[in-house]
Amino acid sequence: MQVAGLIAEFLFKRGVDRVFSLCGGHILPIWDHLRRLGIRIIDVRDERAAVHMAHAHRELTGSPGVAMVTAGPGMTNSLTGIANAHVCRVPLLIISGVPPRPQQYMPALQSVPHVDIVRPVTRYARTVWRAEHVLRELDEAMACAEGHFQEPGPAFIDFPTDLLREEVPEAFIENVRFKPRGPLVFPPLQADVEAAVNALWGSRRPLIIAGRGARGAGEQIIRLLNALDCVYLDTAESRGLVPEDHPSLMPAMRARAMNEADVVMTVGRSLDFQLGYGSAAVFPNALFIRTGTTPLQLRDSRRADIEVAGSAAEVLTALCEAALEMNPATNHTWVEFMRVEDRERREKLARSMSAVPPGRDGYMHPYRLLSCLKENLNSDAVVVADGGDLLSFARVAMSGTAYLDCGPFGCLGVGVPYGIAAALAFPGRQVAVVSGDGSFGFNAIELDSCRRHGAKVIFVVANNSAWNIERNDQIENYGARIFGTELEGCDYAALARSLGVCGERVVNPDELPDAIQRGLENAPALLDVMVTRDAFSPDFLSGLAGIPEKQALSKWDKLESERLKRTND
Ligand SMILES: Cc1ncc(C[n+]2csc(CCOP(=O)(O)OP(=O)(O)O)c2C)c(N)n1
Ligand SMILES: [Mg+2]
Repeated sequence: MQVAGLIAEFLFKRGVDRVFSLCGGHILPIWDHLRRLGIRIIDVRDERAAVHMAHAHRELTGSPGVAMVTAGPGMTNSLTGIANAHVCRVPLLIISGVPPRPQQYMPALQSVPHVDIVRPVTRYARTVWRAEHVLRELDEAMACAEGHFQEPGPAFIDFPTDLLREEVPEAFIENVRFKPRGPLVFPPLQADVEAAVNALWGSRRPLIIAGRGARGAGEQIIRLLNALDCVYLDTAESRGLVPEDHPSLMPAMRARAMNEADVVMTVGRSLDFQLGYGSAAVFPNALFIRTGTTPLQLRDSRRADIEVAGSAAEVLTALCEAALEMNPATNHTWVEFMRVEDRERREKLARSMSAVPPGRDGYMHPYRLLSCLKENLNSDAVVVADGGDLLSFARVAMSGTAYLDCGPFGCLGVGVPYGIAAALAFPGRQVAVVSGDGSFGFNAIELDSCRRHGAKVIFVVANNSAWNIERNDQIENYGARIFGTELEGCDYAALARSLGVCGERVVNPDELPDAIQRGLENAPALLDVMVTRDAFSPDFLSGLAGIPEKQALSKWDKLESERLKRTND
């Protein structure tokens, strides 16, 4: 067997059924063996899109996300996708090729230092130089990507092309490497569990916040929420662990819950900008319990008062078991008040969205578009959102659906590739991509990949002819000096048609429901929907676009600045 064949064999035995890729001489030996084993190649038009697709595939299906990119510019094109998966902590395997060994350190074609370039945004980055190392390195790369003993994330591995063509002696094929090891389980220490139980069951206003590290422990979280009758918040990385209608889930009470909670427990969650870095200005009344398996989940931003190291399911079960005989001190009146207020806010928002008036330019409000789209989708539809203002509107309007978006890397351009991967993963489900016009442009050419691979996606471009969240920033904070933020005169429907995808422009909101139905029936299809620029999104209003000094949102920034001033005085 050749090394290239062994790599394909490894992927096959690890359950990889598709590889997202763009061809190139340095990787064609592997490509050919993938075909031989029946592993599907989803060939795309830019390597960045290949990595985004592998990312969405992994996030939506839980099965391996693998992208393969050629040497040099193929690898550098993939860098944004790799960095995005690094920030989102998504396990991916990125395979590449390097010039043949006899040309090492010579000015070879497509030669750049891959491993040096990707090292800071990967969990593993190595070149394999010898046939006897191939399986061992692939095994280690996968373990690093999956986050065994560290955060999950992308692993990057590359091979000199001459090595790919080399025969592997039988003795080098260590069969045990084909088998994955199961996820690691860390039972917590009893003393830590007792300390956490005493704090949680003694709390009047308990708040639980879950993150990526809590995935797979939905049942155990729900058991804890029911036992405590507390408030629960999630963010995109843990969405869906607790169902929308669970009495503890109160997304509309986020800021208030953070402000009033007296005990906060994070489960597998980094205290990132979305949680005000856990600052005492944002959580002024809280004792902090942090649980998780990595330094990021246990130690970043704010030191916990009580730390319970362990995997989510084990920790949560241990907490509930230890508290079996205890009654929580929860102030049920507070929780009930929060619950009622949350439901009222959410219902009011849902009612108001479909009736928001058009802007001064006469075009519909993005909420009008999004609420109409939501009404026309099945409950199991996958929704992908991409954009500036549009992303912020979508996060609010599209709650309750299987959902992916630009995430904490703020990575514009993910919408088209994420949507294609979703539709290829779930051919029986509706997949809708809602994108700002600016964001759509990055990977618009992938409409070609979409059609070639028969991915049934409806792309909805919210066209305000601008990078509008930035344009709004210029209006508010830069004396209305608008320049370099407008995108006039693009016909995205015509662009879609030129690539063999149905495309139509919608201006009148009354025509939207029929256009959406047509788009769903004829998918892949694109609707170029004119929306008003005259709309400020929640993210814009909360100051996210303005990039405050210390905290991500201007309200939190002000609180943090005041707190630091008091501390210094
Ligand atoms: C790759 C990348 N480039 C630039 C930015 C900065 N940025 C954030 S939002 C935004 C505007 C997005 O415009 P559009 O997709 O049309 O959405 P709109 O705000 O108009 O709804 C820009 C340029 C970014 N986050 N990512
Ligand atoms: Mg726009």
